[in-house]
Amino acid sequence: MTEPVRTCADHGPFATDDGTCPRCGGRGTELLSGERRRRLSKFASGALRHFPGDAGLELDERGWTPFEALAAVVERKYDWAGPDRIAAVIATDPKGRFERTGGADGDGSGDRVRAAYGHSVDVDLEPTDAPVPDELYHGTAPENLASIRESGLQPMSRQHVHLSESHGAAHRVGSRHASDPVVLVVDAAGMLADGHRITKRGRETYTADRVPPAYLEKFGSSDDPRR
Ligand code: HQG
Repeated sequence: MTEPVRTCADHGPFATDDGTCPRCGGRGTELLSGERRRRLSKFASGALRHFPGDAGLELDERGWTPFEALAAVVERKYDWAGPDRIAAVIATDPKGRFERTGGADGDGSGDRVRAAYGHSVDVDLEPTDAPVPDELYHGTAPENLASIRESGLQPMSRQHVHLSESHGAAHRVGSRHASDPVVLVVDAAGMLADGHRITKRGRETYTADRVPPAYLEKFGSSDDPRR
């Protein structure tokens, strides 16, 4: 379930399980229902990751586009969405799917926006120096296992392979593909030691060009029925 976005008069937009502002505990007022938040986020992600041209956006080589341009495109699709709601969806995204330039006092209200990860269009996101945990996870459908065992994790239709910080997050990713997802454990430390690059993107996602099968540690463990 997607929580609604609410807004606090003193502390701005928030989306919490219990519907209270994380800073003052007030309830504020509802800005967007959970369902509208989900739709807006999905469309904005799609436009920034997969179909900027069709949506009427131009991305620079780092994936940035003017916030105003995105807002216009989203508002054209959803007449209930205005810049404030779009800004709130961006600011409260639980996975950090969107990045927005700093703004005057570094409050994330700047004039450009991009998707933090997930692109199929050709963009070149600069490296980050965020630390990479020794182990990462990837959730997938059981029917992909034979092919992954053969050729490792490949980016498929995206630019990168996407890995998760926790087993739970990977399970959620895998659930998008199958009702009985499999979670693979990735030897991130081994990859880095061997010169493969892994980069943190957003709050809980890491990307790599690919993951060769040798780094997929739990391949064939007892929870893999295809062993
Ligand atoms: C599979 C979401 C066969 C791979 C998530 C996956 C993520 C192979 C599917 C982000 C394979 C690609 C990306 C191989 C990989 N043979 N299948 N050799 N290599 N695959 O949707 O990782 O919520 O492009 O296992 O959280 O599921 O949208 O990638 O099942 O971070 O922000 O090919 O999207 O983020 O599927 O998801 P996807 P993904 P958001």
